[in-house]
Amino acid sequence: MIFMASKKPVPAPIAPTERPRDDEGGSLVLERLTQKTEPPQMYQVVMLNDDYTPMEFVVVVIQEFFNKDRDTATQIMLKIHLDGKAVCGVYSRDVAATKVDQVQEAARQAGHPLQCVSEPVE
Ligand code: TYC
Repeated sequence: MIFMASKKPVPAPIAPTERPRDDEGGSLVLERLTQKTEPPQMYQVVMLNDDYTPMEFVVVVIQEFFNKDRDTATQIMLKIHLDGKAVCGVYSRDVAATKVDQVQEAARQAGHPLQCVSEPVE
């Protein structure tokens, strides 16, 4: 026996965007919520100038902890020296905090007053 389709195909439902609501007939209409996820807040690690830390030490620190090549690290160091500060990298909050700790520990061990801070990116 051959069965023939007796109805036209129904188009697929469009994804709902509103909250579930009471349809006033005593039953609850459940609808899927469209989820919106914000991107995570990012943090920039800003290195600060001082009058005592040797330029070469700063270049090596930027190369080592911020994964920059020597030319880029030198440019960043000179920007700090001339402008008072510069961004060395942008990371998640935990990674940025770790970078600050690593730089400050390296500076402390070497006896230099080099400082850097982490701040949220606008
Ligand atoms: N101003 C320092 C000097 O003249 C060099 C320096 C650069 C120090 C960058 C800190 O984050 C810094 N020796």
